[in-house]
Amino acid sequence: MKRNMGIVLMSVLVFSTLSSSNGLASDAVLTLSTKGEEMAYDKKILMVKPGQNVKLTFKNAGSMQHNVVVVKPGKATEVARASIAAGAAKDWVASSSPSVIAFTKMVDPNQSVTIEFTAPMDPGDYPYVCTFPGHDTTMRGVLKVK
Ligand code: CU1
Repeated sequence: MKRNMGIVLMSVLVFSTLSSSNGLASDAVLTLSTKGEEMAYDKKILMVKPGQNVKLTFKNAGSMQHNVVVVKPGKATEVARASIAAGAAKDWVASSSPSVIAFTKMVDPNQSVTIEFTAPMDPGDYPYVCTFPGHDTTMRGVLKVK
């Protein structure tokens, strides 16, 4: 397992080097975790460039289910409410909302997931929030596009 991680990391590094030597923007490789058992993320701010390809790995280090939903500026509360309305059958995500930019599935304790998406072209502060019912008030951060 450790050895595979090393190979993956090395591939990412080689790819980044190749990309930048070609003059292409390299991927933003981001990691996010829960703050242990707390209903909070370990990072309040993540940075990407406009239009950058983003690879986000989210690790759930807690004992409840959590997700990461990236939304348009100012839309965290609205999307959290819509996600509760969407219900368990929709994995607690209002995935069809036009305010949702990217989202992970609900991640079980001690599991992790990686998603890939394109950062918005418009610079700004894009909130990320956990939409499991009751978590959105404390489980938030900001993806800064600039
Ligand atoms: Cu959560």
